[in-house]
Amino acid sequence: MGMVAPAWHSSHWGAYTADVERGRLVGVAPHPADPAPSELLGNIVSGNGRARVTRPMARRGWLDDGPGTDGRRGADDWVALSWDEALDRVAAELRRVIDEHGNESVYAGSYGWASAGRFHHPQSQLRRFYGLLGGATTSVGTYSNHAAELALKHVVGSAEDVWRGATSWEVIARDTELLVSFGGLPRKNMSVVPGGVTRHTIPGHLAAGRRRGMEIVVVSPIADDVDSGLDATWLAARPGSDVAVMLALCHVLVAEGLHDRDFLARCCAGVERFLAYVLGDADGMPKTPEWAHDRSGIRAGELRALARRMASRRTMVNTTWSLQRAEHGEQPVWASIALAALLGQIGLPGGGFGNGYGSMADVGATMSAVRVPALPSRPDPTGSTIPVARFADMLLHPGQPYDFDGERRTYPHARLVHWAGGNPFHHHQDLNRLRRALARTDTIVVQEPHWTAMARHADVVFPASTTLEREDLAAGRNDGWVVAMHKVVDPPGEARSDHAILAGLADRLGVGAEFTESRSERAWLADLYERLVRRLERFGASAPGFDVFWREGALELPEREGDQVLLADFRADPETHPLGTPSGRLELYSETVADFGYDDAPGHAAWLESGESPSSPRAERFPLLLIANNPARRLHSQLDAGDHSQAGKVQGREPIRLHPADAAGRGIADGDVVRVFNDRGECLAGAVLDGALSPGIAQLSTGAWYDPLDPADERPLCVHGNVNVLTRDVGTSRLAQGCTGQTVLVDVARHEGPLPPIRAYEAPDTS
Ligand SMILES: Nc1nc2c(c(=O)[nH]1)N[C@H]1C(S)=C(S)[C@@H](COP(=O)(O)OP(=O)(O)OC[C@H]3O[C@@H](n4cnc5c(=O)[nH]c(N)nc54)[C@H](O)[C@@H]3O)O[C@H]1N2
Ligand SMILES: Nc1nc2c(c(=O)[nH]1)N[C@H]1C(S)=C(S)[C@@H](COP(=O)(O)OP(=O)(O)OC[C@H]3O[C@@H](n4cnc5c(=O)[nH]c(N)nc54)[C@H](O)[C@@H]3O)O[C@H]1N2
Ligand SMILES: [Mo]
Repeated sequence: MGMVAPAWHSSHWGAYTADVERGRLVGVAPHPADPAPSELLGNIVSGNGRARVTRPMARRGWLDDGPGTDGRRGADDWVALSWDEALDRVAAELRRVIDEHGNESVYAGSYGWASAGRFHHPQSQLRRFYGLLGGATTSVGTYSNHAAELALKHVVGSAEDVWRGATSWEVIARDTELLVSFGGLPRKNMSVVPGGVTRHTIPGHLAAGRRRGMEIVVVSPIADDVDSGLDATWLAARPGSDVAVMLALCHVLVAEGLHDRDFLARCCAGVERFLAYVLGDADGMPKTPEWAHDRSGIRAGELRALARRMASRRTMVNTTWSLQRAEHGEQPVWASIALAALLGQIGLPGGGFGNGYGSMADVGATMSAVRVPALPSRPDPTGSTIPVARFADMLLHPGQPYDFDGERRTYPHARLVHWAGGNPFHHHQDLNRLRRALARTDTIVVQEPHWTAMARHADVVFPASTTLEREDLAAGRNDGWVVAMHKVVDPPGEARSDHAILAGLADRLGVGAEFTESRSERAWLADLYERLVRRLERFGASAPGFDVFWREGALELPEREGDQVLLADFRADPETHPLGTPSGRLELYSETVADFGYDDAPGHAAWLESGESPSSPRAERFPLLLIANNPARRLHSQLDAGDHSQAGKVQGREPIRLHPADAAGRGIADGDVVRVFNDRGECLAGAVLDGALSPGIAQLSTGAWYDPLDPADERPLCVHGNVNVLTRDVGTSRLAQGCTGQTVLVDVARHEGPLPPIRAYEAPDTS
């Protein structure tokens, strides 16, 4: 028997080869060069085929009654359509909405991770498609780190520079003596990046640093968010208390004269204003370790000792993205930079600050020397955007004003929503509010491989193929590799690629040839690859032709030479290398932000109470502070039906970690099903009792597929454990309007009575 070449493929969590037997995917093996493959590979074989949409589908009420506000969305019957009829109907509806209401009334801000494929990347395809039609309302920012993005823009001049230019893990492993991380450094997060990770190297760097003697301190509400072998010191902090801790560390540095006056004078602006606040000159409240203890629960003596250690060693201050995914999420990012500025080590190897170490694999990865080309997009002439996490707010408040980064804006009236490659029932907060918002649209069009809750709330669902069922190229940000994504299996039923779906619509709207440029999908891939080869040649590197690359499956890209140290040039000579801020310096006080006049985002890093914290009046009714973070056993909601994700469930429900004392007080035993609730919604979850959390703190990660007991209810019980039925849908502040899903006040009770079945992975009945 002849050798069959392995099928190469990739995912956001790693490149792999696929084993196929008689047309079925039977196994996957990590890339041979990967020293620490992700466990999420264990979801692929079992998850790909579940709950698939196999034909174009339309909602009965939309077909019969036409477009318009309809509360039956999510609870209506489905009718299968031919591709021609589905495409004809959606093209006609798009034409109607654009002609009657203008391009801004189509919302194509479609957020979400979709797949690692760069060509079929649905948002790029959508942008290109709408660019040819005269544009649509789109979104800016991400659910990941929008608050950090704006804080970094105003304080350092550019978020991209901080993320892409982060001091590399190699340098940290070699030079950092003390790594203080606000938020954990969980291995699961660092195995993921949009577009994929070929070699997972961060665990190795952390271990190497540790062997050399690097000390790691993690400030976090969860004890086990860092590899146990790293022997990190855990400071158990209440969620949302990071700013108080950072201000207290600043207070100690100044009170004890440990701050670097020379660095502050050379490289920072607004130092006096910030220090006046820290010392309490401005508000009569010195931000001492005792003051911080009341808010964080960390003992004052520990904070004093930590501040002294930080000043005496090469110290890196990190903030993960989790802490900014909360009300006033801009503040911890800003405060961490102020703290690092006082330490005076910004721009030195292994010192200073970073944002997002521990959140994603690309932060601290050595930059590749060339960028991998993406699908060419088209400019959007409407210029109509919203901050991404204000999606439901926009639908509920058309034509009404809102604030964003110094602008007074008006929400467009979005009548048609077009989603591809994301799942708002995974990512958005307060899902019952989202359902009310979706009911108010004229038409919802969704491209999805799976019957996700977003697909179930659509009017028309186009069945999309998954990466395994078509060809693509994968290239992670900063990954340093390009991977061929071979077609491994046939798409189920009539599923088509996102490109083919949009090409069908483009044809009907008279822009088909412009959209496809009359190329096949394979020809697009070859073209993207050839553009990469030309970039490599300009850089003095060579690469094989497309056919050889496609056969071999993966190409390593050259890395940028030299140490990567954030803001090294700026530190050496701030006159020659000023930052992009108005002063050219690190702005510990920002006139720009102060002039916005926002009470929820003042001109310097400040302690502001959140509505979802133990000090809020809500805590009397809902006394547990729940951490709703990114899940360990899958990427968001993707492949939740897969084996690795399912292995973590308790009686089929998403696990909720509870402190044993909180459980005992409520008569809850390990393995019980519990009801988690507040005044926004309720869900079932499976209790896991665990001392890794402090009393009063619970954890229920995102990503269990939304499974309403009775979808026709206004506030249905989710029987599976989707935490976003509980979270609050409010922006971080008027500055960034970012996602605030990370923490929420709830209570839990034992679930009594029969256990409803999980139906989320079953396709709905169709006629
Ligand atoms: N409470 C709370 N909420 C959160 C967070 C939190 O910490 N707490 N985290 C937030 C963060 S950081 C993020 S990034 C978001 C993530 O939110 P999303 O990115 O929306 O979540 P995913 O589950 O990755 O959704 C991707 C969808 O794309 C579909 N898909 C996969 N491949 C294809 C394809 O080829 N074509 C098409 N058309 N579709 C495809 C998948 O089936 C899936 O439904 O969630 C946010 N929400
Ligand atoms: N396996 C897996 N990896 C992922 C993802 C996934 O879905 N699955 N999602 C990816 C995406 S899109 C993103 S944006 C990143 C997200 O990266 P992050 O936002 O950094 O990660 P999270 O897991 O949401 O939160 C990490 C930890 O932060 C801590 N934390 C929570 N609240 C607070 C707080 O108020 N203060 C402090 N000090 N700590 C707090 C908790 O210990 C929590 O477990 O992860 C990426 N990696
Ligand atoms: Mo994210």
